[in-house]
Amino acid sequence: MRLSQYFLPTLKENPAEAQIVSHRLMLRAGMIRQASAGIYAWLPLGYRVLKKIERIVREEQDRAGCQEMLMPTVQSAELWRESGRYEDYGPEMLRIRDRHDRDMLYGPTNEEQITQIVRDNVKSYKELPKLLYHIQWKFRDEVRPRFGVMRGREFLMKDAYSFDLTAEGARRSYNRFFVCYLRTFERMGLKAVPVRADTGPIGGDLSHEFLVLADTGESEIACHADFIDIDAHGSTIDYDDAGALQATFDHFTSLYAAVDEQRDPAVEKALGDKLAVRRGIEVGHIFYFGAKYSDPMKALVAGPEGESVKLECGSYGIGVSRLVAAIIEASHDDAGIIWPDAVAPFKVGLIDLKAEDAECARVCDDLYRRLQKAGVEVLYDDREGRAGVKFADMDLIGLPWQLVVGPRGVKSGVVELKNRRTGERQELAVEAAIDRLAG
Ligand code: P5A
Repeated sequence: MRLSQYFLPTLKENPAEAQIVSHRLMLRAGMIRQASAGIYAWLPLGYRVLKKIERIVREEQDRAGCQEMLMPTVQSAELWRESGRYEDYGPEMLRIRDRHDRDMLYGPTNEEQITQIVRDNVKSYKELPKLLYHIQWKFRDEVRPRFGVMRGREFLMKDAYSFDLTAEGARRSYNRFFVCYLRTFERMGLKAVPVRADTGPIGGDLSHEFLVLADTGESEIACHADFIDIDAHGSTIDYDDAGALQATFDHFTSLYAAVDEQRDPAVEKALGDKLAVRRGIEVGHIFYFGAKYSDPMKALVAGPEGESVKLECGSYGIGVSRLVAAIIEASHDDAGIIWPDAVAPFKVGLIDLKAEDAECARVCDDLYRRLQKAGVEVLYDDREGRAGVKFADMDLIGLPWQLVVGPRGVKSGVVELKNRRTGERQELAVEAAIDRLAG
């Protein structure tokens, strides 16, 4: 993509309304614009990151044996009256009336809707388990939407739902998602710590939230230092091996991790220098709630003896749009964002230091073409203008690599490759630079 043609409205100044670094940087880097309180438009650069995150989430859900589908954003109030949550959910639910005076709502979550679909279409225990997910916009009329997409009113969630015949089967499904989440967040370059959690309006009696560690996180978390060092969470896990899933779950939940009133001074004292106190951002939340919805909604299947059995269920959420902000909170410096490779909107920013110089432009055009041919995602700053502005913009938007081409280097056939994270710079021949980036 040529920057001269790209829609990338960067801002030099910090917008006054942004209180946290990710919100500031997302506005400054031209990733989002507010449409109304807690509701955002995603501009091209932000949308690319959102899509990359979505893709990782999707690949890991698929790998774990979960099937993608798509449910609507607008739901009928009738469904929620069946489960009893229509009244319980309170003012966070955006209630709508259609032209026939029917009560509708903009979905804050989809337990009712998926339970109805499964109830109407799955009749026998032989069809179980069923693991289903979608990636869809949600609306929650938060009292205080703030921090940009971190706590929006409209936000993108991956929500998965599991349906099993027995409580034991449901626990296996829960473990499956637990392990899948460890992998998912790790692929995004994040440290995510699972912590026992309250079930709130979703309900049930077993729940974990996944907190990404970032200095600017909303809540304080105390955890075993091993969480900070662990790598490759279950990267070779076999999702059909129930024992292995349970062992991974047991291992991660045996390590101390606590927020708020869960914190135990005696345990923390005993941990000594193995205690890490950090801040965290909730990016995922999983729930096991048995028959909470299947019971009132009469989601039954025929069991092995022909008897009627209530489905055993759980739900599993990831805040896809929140993750964009969480990653920035965990990975930035004074100059701007530092994208982990896996979610970077482009891999490399190609900077033409002197676009008005025909020779510089020729070398850059050639590099641009060849990098694209090699499958490298390039954002090419072909604008005329001051070098300082170009460097500042490139640092701000945080692509992992910068390839700098200036008149001096062009004469001697070299370009400069800068690593955004380490700041390391290296002069390379054009060919070598292409090889390095394409590798
Ligand atoms: C689980 C899937 C649920 O809604 N039902 C379906 C369950 N869980 S949850 O914890 O309430 O939400 C799941 C994740 O969504 C993100 N999230 C938000 N992101 C941005 N703005 C918000 N206002 C917001 N509310 C929730 C979080 O990452 C949460 O873990």
